[in-house]
Amino acid sequence: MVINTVFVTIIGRTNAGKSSMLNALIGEKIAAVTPKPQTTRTKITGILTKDDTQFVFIDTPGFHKATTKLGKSMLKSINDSLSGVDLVLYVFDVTRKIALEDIVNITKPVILILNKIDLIEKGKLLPIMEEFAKLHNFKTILPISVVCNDGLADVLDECEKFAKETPLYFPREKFTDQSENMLIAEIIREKLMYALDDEVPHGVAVSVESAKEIKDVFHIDAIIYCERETHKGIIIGKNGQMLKTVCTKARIDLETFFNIQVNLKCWVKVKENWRNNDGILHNLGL
Ligand SMILES: Nc1nc2c(ncn2[C@@H]2O[C@H](COP(=O)(O)OP(=O)(O)OP(=O)(O)O)[C@@H](O)[C@H]2O)c(=O)[nH]1
Ligand SMILES: [Mg+2]
Repeated sequence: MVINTVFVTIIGRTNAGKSSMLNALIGEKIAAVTPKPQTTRTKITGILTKDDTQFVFIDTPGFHKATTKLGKSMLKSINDSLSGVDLVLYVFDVTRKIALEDIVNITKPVILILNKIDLIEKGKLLPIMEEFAKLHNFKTILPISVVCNDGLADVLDECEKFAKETPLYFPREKFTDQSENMLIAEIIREKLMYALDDEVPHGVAVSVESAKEIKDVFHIDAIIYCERETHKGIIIGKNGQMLKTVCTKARIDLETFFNIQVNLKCWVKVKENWRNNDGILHNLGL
């Protein structure tokens, strides 16, 4: 079967709204979204098939200064995501100071996505667009607001222009390359990152040990890794309250996502310095 396909990578500073945009474009929550920096840790592919066009979007970790092996592997995955794609969406948070050093070397066509326009006065947009236009030869500049669902159709329209006739790469109903366990872990990690403060969220990782459906209930066992005993105490909380809240929030999302009753059990384990441990990073798919 022949179809038009476009491979699109989504890059930009941390917290610009890349994962929010991916989820909104494909209409499924596959990537964690939080107000904290460095939420996304690896490449996540989201697929949307609309009529005769298949959009393959690759969400990436945000640009940041890497200090751990995890950080370095995050930066590498941005570079890896650039090979073999037809188009790059560079997502920029319009409330931030204009800077573009991250993309000067990209030879692929780049569309600039100015996100979070709900947060600025209308009059401020045009000068920002003019300033960016001087910095790079963008194919086009699209102002959007993911939270207000404003401009997302334009993003799809512009991406479609770069689609080429190909065989069907993914079944029409497929919307991600993530395994079921990875999707579950991402939902739990999102709730943890929301709940935790300071440096703790960046030191947590989630591994789903088992997930099986028995008599219309989805039983999930997960391990939450953290880097210190003190962090373990924070994650569990007084009388286990913190962990309970996180698990309840994750369970509600999981039940919506999988449309089945969920029984979620989480254990917290300390693995010192796991962000610099190749073996653990490998096991976590990072
Ligand atoms: N006001 C507003 N907030 C937004 C918009 N889009 C995303 N956000 C918020 O911005 C924050 C970061 O969003 P993410 O989607 O996690 O950003 P990201 O670029 O994937 O971040 P990293 O994975 O850390 O690189 C979240 O709190 C979002 O809710 C928008 O259009 N308007
Ligand atoms: Mg992200």
